[in-house]
Amino acid sequence: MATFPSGAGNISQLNAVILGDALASEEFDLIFPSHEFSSQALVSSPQKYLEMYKRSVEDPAGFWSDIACEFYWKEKWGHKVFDENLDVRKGPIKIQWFKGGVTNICYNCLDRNIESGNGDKVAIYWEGNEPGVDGVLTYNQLLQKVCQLANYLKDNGVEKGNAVLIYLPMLMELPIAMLACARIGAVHSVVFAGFSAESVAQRIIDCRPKIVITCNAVTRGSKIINLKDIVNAALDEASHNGITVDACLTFENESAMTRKDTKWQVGRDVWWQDVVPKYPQVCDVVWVDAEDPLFLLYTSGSTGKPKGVLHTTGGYMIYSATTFKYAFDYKQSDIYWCTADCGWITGHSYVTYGPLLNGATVVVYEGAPNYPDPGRSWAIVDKYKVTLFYTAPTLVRSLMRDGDEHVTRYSRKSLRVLGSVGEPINPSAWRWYFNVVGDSRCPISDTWWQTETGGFMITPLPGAWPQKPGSATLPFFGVQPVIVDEKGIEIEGECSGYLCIKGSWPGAFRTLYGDHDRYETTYFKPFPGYYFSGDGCSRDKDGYHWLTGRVDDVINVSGHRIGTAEVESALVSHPQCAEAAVVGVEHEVKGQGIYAFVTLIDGVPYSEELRKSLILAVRKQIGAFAAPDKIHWAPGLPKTRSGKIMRRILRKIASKQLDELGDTSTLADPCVVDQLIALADC
Ligand code: 6R9
Repeated sequence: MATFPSGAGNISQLNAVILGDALASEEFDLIFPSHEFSSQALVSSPQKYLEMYKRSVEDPAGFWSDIACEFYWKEKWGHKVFDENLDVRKGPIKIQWFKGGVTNICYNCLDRNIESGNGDKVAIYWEGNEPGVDGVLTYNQLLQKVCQLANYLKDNGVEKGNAVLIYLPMLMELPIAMLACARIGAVHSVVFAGFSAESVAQRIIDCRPKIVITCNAVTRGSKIINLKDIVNAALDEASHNGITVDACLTFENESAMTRKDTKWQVGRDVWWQDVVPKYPQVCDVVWVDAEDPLFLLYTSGSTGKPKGVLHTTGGYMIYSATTFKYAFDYKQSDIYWCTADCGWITGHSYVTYGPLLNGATVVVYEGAPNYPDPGRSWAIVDKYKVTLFYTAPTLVRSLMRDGDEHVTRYSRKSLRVLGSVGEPINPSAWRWYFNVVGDSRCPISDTWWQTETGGFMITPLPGAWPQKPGSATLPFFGVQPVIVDEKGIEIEGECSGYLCIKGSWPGAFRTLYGDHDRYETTYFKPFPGYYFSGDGCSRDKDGYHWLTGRVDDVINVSGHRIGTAEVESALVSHPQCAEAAVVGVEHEVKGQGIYAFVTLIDGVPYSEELRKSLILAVRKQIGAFAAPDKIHWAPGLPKTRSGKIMRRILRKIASKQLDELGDTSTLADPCVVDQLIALADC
């Protein structure tokens, strides 16, 4: 007999559902972990989870400080483990964990693991884009490389609190650069190396880094991408706005491009290989307060300007480490591979920090998971004997389309736990992942979380309870999810609504860089008293959570968050575009596709060329991953009399649900709807 939390976080409901009397919802398949898996799992039963969960929400200070004591603190935190105000009605929003504690996350990732005897353990297996090109670093070697770079940064004037912008592909140098910044208390801001020059410039202007770290080029699949040209253009743009950097440290990625082909600005640009290896392989740690900033990561919101999500050191350290350990049921012998890029939060928490804090061996892969063929992921799994594999539903769906034979010709016997992140995983993709990739043997951790949350919030603990394909299941320790209605009233039991979180957790972001007002307005004002996630969610009779996607103007394309406003502003920057409205539309592989309605300036005819140049404008301003899938010519947009675009109608037109257009009588000009329908296939 075991009990499940049905109103998660609501202790009074914890005993509501009794397992053994069977989980209430028979309409879903229940997938139980095998006895062999559960018996060796860190959390081996619902009872054990419940016990830990209860303590985590009833005594968060005790629960998290016990865990924090397993890490190295130069000085222990003050008398309060945490201090929070999540209610705008009571004053400014404030979240602090372990304030007064002095530590360093790089020290905890590397030195601490080395001191406990793991210096010769492999920290990173690096696999290049081309099969056969690879590299390896032990914990000792990784520390040496991190120290050399940290010394270079220090020597070039980077001090505690300064920002360093990193624009690198998945080379080993990317986690090295993150750790080097952390070692000296510098604040890294990694920008995904698929963003355009204009996006990089925008971020440089916002966070004013002292140094930019990049490389000359990268090979992605069979294409070479000149990253240095992008950075050069971004630095030019930033300097027109009065922001200059002291140096642009450039790693020479010889396999992609030679030095002589790289455009260079003497005085500003420096080759990594020329300077970094000359520095000593030891570097003193700069000790920081738990609440000192660790990194900034820009993410999309409802307006055009990306938000600089700020995470601090101590709470994030404890949270990324603990979530990694439990959601993947981590064992010291595991080999872990997360396919995410460090340019996104998943790469921060679950390529670099979470795994290394646990002393894990991590596979870092430079290339595309289906290059040179759709079997590449499983070739890598077999090559490194990967036990924990973490990816996004979009990859699962695309590999599923390519056919089982690309999977089954590889052994995959090493696999133990599979993970999913970035968007809801549809039950059919879940089943394929479970049955074909995992041979019906490996539990799936479908982890729901966000850039803002720092780590997993709702996730299976793979040995503890049965899974339901498509559900992220139950809250992680210390997380109190609540579902509220439009008025912000908490709904109990089985329900659907807006997903909010009650109370803080150590990994929560502390502010939006330079804009605490926007932080409060976006996340804490919509439903006072709670953190609002921006996601819709339903909860079933068993207390399992089913995420239903964003309820704001954010689209999720292949697990990448893209603001509709950002795409619109890129489109209207095109000289022939008068107005644009962007909506998300269901996409078989990408989850959501980008669908753009475009009104041209008077007299400009529609043409294929113009369509292409509009798409190019988005690629240029944001990056290729944000390119619209469809441009729908729009003589006019459906607007209310007060001029507000009715996106609800546009969404229906985009998804061809024409019988569900609803009331169009409030439109200023109802005729535009017919015009749009007539132009749907043009
Ligand atoms: C980690 C990450 C966050 C948004 C989030 C939600 C969606 C992420 C999900 C999921 C359903 C999951 N999302 N994981 N939806 N099930 N397991 O992706 O961060 O880039 O900030 O995106 O992604 O909509 O609000 P981020």
